Amino acid sequence: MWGKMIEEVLKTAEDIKTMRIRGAARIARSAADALRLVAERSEAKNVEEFLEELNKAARLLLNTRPTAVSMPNAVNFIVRKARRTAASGSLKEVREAVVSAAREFIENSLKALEIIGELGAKRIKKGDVIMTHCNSSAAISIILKAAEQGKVEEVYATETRPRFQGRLTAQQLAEKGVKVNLIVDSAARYFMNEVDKVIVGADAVAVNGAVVNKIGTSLIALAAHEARVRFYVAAESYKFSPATIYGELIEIEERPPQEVVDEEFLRKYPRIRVRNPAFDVTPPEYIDLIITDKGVFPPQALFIVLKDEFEWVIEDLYPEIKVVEED
Ligand code: RI2
Repeated sequence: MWGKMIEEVLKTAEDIKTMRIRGAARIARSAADALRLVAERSEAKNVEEFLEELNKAARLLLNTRPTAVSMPNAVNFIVRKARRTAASGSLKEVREAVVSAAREFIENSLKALEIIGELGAKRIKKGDVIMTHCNSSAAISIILKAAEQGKVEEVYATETRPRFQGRLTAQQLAEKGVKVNLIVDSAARYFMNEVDKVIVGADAVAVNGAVVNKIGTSLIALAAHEARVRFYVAAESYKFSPATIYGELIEIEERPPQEVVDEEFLRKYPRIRVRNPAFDVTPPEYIDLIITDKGVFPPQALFIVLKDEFEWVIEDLYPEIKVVEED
């Protein structure tokens, strides 16, 4: 049975790797859903066997894309619930715990998007021109909510080389009647003077409030800073990277050169090394606000608010560090 199940998990993993499934939030929800399937279809004979299957599936998923921390946070949330239940529960109870934890994560993730939309829209003024980069469901949630309230004048969407996710953003906004301009990434500074607010998403947020997001984000943040344009990040609380509390760096994924140039070019110019980092880091100094499902904060304050939420992850990552429970 593991053979059949592993096929499903492998398929999800492959879809994430090749970016058929993409966007930090969607990646996390798909991983959660894959673990739910494992729990529903498992034919493990006992708790140990099941936990082994679950770990195997978790590892497969975690080895797909290294940067978006949403996925390890989702996987940890579910695996931890399973382990906790396994301490005294039956096989049936452990499997049920996985199914309900996965459902809870997915539901909360979708709810978070709505909350971010509501909170973010409050920061948009009537007549605002907004710039966005890549294709972030959280950033789009804010733009659409503000547009619904009649506040968005128009949007500049960067095309987002090399995968052109900005075209998706432009389509999604245009479908909802938002006036949208699709621009090449390098035109961001050219148009910045016409923009009131930049809103982007996040793949990970570090403890100091630095934001890891699609390559090019930090350049746009610099241009916004120079032009004194507000720069907002829309990020669900599960985009926070607990490992950064202990000084871990967030790994920046580098993707194949074939996403940038074709095979013929690579063959013709073997001496040219094509670099293709998928993300960059925007320092907190260039970010005005991070809009989350737990509220809206300046980047430096985010950790203080999310600390309690992540105590369980910290304990798991660093078991030697005991989180003291207050009574
Ligand atoms: P949501 C995407 O990464 C982009 O960097 C986007 O800004 C970020 O995930 C967050 O997207 P990729 O998967 O979670 O396109 O807000 O490499 O949808």
